[in-house]
Amino acid sequence: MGNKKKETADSGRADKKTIGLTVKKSENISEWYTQVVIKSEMADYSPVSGCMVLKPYSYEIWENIQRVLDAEFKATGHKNAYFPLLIPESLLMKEKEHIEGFSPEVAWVTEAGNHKLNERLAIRPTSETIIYDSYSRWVRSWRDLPLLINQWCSVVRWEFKYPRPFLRTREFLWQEGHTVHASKEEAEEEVVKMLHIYKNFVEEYLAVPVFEGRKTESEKFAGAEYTLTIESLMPDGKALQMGTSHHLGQNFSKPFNIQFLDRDEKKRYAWQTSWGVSTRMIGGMILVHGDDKGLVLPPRIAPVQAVIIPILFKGAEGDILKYSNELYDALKEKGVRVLLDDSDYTAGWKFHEWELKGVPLRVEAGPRDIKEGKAVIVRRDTGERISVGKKALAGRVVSLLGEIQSAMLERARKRVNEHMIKVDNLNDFKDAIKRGMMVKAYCSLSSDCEEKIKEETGATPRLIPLSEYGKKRDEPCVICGKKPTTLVYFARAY
Ligand code: 86X
Repeated sequence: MGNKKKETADSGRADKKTIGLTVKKSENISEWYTQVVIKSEMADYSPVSGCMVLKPYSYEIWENIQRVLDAEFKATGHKNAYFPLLIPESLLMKEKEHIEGFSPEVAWVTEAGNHKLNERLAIRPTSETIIYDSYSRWVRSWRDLPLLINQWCSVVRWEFKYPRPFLRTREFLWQEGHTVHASKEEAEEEVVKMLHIYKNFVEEYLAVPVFEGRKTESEKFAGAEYTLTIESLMPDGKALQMGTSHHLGQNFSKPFNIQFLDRDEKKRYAWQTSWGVSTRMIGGMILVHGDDKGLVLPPRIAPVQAVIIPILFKGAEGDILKYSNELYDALKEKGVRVLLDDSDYTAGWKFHEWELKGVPLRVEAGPRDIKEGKAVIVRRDTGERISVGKKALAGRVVSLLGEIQSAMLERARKRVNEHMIKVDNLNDFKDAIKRGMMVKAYCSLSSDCEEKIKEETGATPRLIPLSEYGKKRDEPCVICGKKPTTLVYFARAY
C-alpha cells in the first residue's frame, strides 16, 4: 500500500503545527498568498533574501509546464540547447542600449578561490549576448536559417523590490527562445506564433484568461523593435505579465555581426526574435484560483488530480483499505494522477490538508460506501459532493476533471470581464483603478499623458490589443483630449 502513496502524502507533516490559513484572500491577499505558498508546501525561504526553494509540489507543476510547452516548441521546429551561465563583461556591454536600465540588477562573479578574475563575469540576467556571440559564428548562409533554439535555465536579476515567491525572486526558472531568420516577415510571423502558443497554454492549462497585445514604446524591451505580451488581471486589481515575445529586428544582429549570404550572393544582417515565460506563471495561477481554504489547482497541471481518502472505522480498516485500493487501481488505469492517502492521520485532517494543496477531486470511501458499492467525490472548486457507483467512478472522475478545468477558466474569465471598463475621463479612470479594474481608454501615448496617468492613478499602459495596433482612432485622448489616439489597456502592475 505504501508504494501507492507518493512522497507528498506526508512529507513535512510531522512538524507542522498550524494547518489552514489564518487570513482570508479578500482581507489581505498579500499575506494570504505567502501563507498559501508556504503552507501548501509549494515554496520555502532560503538563506539568501529573494531566493526561494521550489519544493517538490511546485517543481512538479513546473515539470508539467515544461513538458507541455517543450512539446509545442519542438512541434514548431525548435531545438533545445544550453549556453553558459557566466557572461564576460565585455560581451554583456556590447549592445549598450538594452543593458542600460538593467545594470543595477546584474550580479557579478569577481573572484575564484583567492585570486581576482581578469575580467568580471555576469551571472546571466537573460542570454541574448552569450547566445548571439555563438550565433555570429554559426550563421553563414541562408541555408543555415531559420535557426530556432530554446533554452531552459535559471536567470538572476538582483531586484530590490519586496520579494514574493514565484512573482518576484532574484533567481527564477524560465525558458528563453532565440531565433534567427532571413527575412523580417518570417521573424514577425515567429513572434506572433510563439505568443499564441503562450496564450493557448496559459488559458487551456493554467485556466488563466489573458489579453494579448503589443507593449507601448515606453513599456517595450529596449533592445526590441516591438514587444508582444500576454497579461492577466489578478484578483487584487493588478495586471501580471505572463509572457513576452520580442521582434528584435536587426538590433542585435548588427552589433553581434550575425550576417548571412543570401540567395542573391549578397551579405545581409539577420532578423531575430526572443521570447520567454517563467515560474512567475505559477504565481499568477495561484493568485487567480486560490480561495480561503488554500490552493485550487487546474486539473491539467495538478501534480495530484484525485486523492482517495479512506474513512477508517474500528474493525473495518482492512475492508476499507482494500476497497480504497480497488478505487485507486481503477483511477490509475484511466491515467488519472491519483494518490491514496493511507497515512496515520484522521480523515478530517486529510480533508483540510488536500484542500490546502488544491487537489481538484477528493474521493471518500467509508463503510457505508462499501456496503452500497459507492464512493463520494468532492469537487475542490465548488465543494459539490457527488455519490457514484464503484464501476462508474473512474469515468466520472475523468469527466469531472474536464468540467473543473473549463469551469475554472470560465469563472476567471467572468471575473476579469466584470473588472474591465472603458473610460473617457480622468475621474472615471481613477475610480475604476481604485476599484481594482483594468481600464480601456483612448490615449495619445505621449510621455506627458502616460506620466499624468501614472501619477494620478498608479496605472501604466499594459498593452495595445493586437487587433487595435496601428489603428489611429479619431477619438480624444483621455488626458489631453487631442486626436488621433490608440486604444490602450491600463492597470496597476506587478
Ligand atoms: C529583457 C528580454 C527577453 C529572452 C525576454 O523578455 C524573453 C526571453 N530575453 C529580457 N531583460 C534584459 O534584457 C535584462 C538585461 C539585464 Cl543586463 C538585466 F540585468 C535584466 C534584464 N531584464 C530583462
